[in-house]
Amino acid sequence: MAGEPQADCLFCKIVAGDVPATLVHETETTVAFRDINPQAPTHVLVIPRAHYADAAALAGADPAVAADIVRAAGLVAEQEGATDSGYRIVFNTGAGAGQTVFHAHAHVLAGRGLNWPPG
Ligand code: D5M
Repeated sequence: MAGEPQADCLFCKIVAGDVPATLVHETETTVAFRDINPQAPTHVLVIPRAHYADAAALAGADPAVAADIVRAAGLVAEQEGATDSGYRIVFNTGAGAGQTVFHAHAHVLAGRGLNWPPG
């Protein structure tokens, strides 16, 4: 069923506490933790507790939780001291765009110059 935990999903395992992660923020609907392969001094992933394959699927099924992700990303950026310097929220969507984990997640990147366009 949509949103239900998937046994083979790494991020569902992090939500369940079955795989360790460095949590930096939690709400009723979201979990944020440090990326294992950071691409910037601040690199945090914000994910919904519920399982959806990508951000668009999440927004289609539960737009309030999609908004929670963006709100949590902003709070993480604030917590990391990145509000004034700026930060980037990235949703890689589809393997062709670099998505490797098919549980919706926002990357929050900050703490270095962020070029445009991204690679
Ligand atoms: O982003 C998936 C991201 O997930 C990628 O930047 C690495 C990160 N990752 C993978 N395994 C872990 C664990 N165990 N903890 C923390 N971060 C992890 P994508 O947009 O799908 O490429």
